[in-house]
Amino acid sequence: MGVVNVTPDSFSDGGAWFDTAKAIEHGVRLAEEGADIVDVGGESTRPGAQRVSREEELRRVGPVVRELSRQGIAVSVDTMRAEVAAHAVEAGARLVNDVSGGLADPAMARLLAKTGVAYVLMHWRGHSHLMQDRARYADVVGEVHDELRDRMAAMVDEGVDPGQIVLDPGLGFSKLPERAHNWALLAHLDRFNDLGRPLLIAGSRKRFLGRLLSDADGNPRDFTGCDDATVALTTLSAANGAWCVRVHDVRPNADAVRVAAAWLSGGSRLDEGRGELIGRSGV
Ligand code: PMM
Repeated sequence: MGVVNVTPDSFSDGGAWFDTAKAIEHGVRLAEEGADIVDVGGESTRPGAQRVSREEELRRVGPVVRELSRQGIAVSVDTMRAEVAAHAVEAGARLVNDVSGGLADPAMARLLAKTGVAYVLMHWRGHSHLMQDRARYADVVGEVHDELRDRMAAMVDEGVDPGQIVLDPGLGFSKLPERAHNWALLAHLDRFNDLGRPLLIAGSRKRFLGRLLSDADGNPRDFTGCDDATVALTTLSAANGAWCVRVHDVRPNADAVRVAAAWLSGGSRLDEGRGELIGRSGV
């Protein structure tokens, strides 16, 4: 999954794709570089970010989703708002990527039940300005697991088919780099197997990588210096069963996924890097 942030303030690409034409061009390039899905988002979720209005979010993502879909690219829309998701699905999006796991907008489950669209349900404990204060865990892996299980059950109660759902532990969201929450989750991806759903891992350029790569004075590495570490994370995630990785720099990560698939299959799946189909729209 390649990322197109149609925002002026995303921490990981500094607003480079805020312009509609540039965002479309970038999405096409990511697909050419090997992304199976292009994730289009109009609202920054970096720690401390303020929300944008629904109208502004729609203005940012609508034309990009429509044009990339028209070109036959599988598009996901990165939104917490059911109304934005509905417009995006109408414009051709085949997956809704909701970092709030349905908690930010109670109408999300109804939309998913109605459309059958594939859905990324991420572990979330609150909006950006609150989330790091809520990163308190006795057992981060167990608590993230149980909260994802409960969110999935709540969605299924509202008519969502479990087959639509992809789970995401939400690296960096209410997870503190200084407490190693992210690494604990990555070391125990197998603990999520019993939930019976594919996993999406999105660690690309995140602060816990910058912290790992700190210099001798303890200064974290800037996000632009974290792309090689992201490829390592992708390789290990794919080798440990992730269905999808969400990344900014697609080509080397797509290569890494193919290496992992070839390695795991002992060479019998040399052309594959793809998981099974998800949702009625078939991502
Ligand atoms: N992280 C960001 C945005 N969208 N979606 C999912 N499913 N999982 C994530 O961890 C996630 C996401 C924030 O990162 P960005 O600003 O680099 O896009």
